[in-house]
Amino acid sequence: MKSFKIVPIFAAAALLLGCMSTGSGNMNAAGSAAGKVLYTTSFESGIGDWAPYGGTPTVEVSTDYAHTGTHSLMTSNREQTWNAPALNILKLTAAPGSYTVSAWVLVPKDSQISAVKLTVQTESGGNKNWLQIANPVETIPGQWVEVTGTYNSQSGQDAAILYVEPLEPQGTFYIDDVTIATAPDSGM
Ligand SMILES: [Ca+2]
Repeated sequence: MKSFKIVPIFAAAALLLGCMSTGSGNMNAAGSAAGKVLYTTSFESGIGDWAPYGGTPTVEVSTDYAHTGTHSLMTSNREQTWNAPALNILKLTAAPGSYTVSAWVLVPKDSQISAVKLTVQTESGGNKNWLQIANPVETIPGQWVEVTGTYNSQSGQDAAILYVEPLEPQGTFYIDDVTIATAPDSGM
């Protein structure tokens, strides 16, 4: 009889492990992102809600390069560092707390771009703020590099726009596999 009693315990353990692995199932795909994944895109089915930020850079899906799949998001015709691909994350990050953001970035071999960071432009009571949420990561021409950061969302924001910002004002670049998740220790 003893052996039969073990079965439900194993079943419960397997179920628990199943739940745990489901909860963190996107961890590997998202690189260092952890916690509950709220948003992820590989641009395989289009541009989604991404749009140009600051001025009029061209932001469009491309098959020139891909980190995964066959598509990425290309930004060209830049004249300022903040001419960038942007995503409105106001609703995603409405609950105050810490969010982990990860994006993969590639610059072509002839690129002027030496490094890339992540910025979130917020607005509250008519005051805009530009928060650097990731330290600049050096690019490697022709290779994908991961840029990760943490956005600490405050309550009462009227805007929260995430963008991937090169240090140089000119140069075409590509992004792929962008993930936004609750930070591991955020308790969300
Ligand atoms: Ca892709």
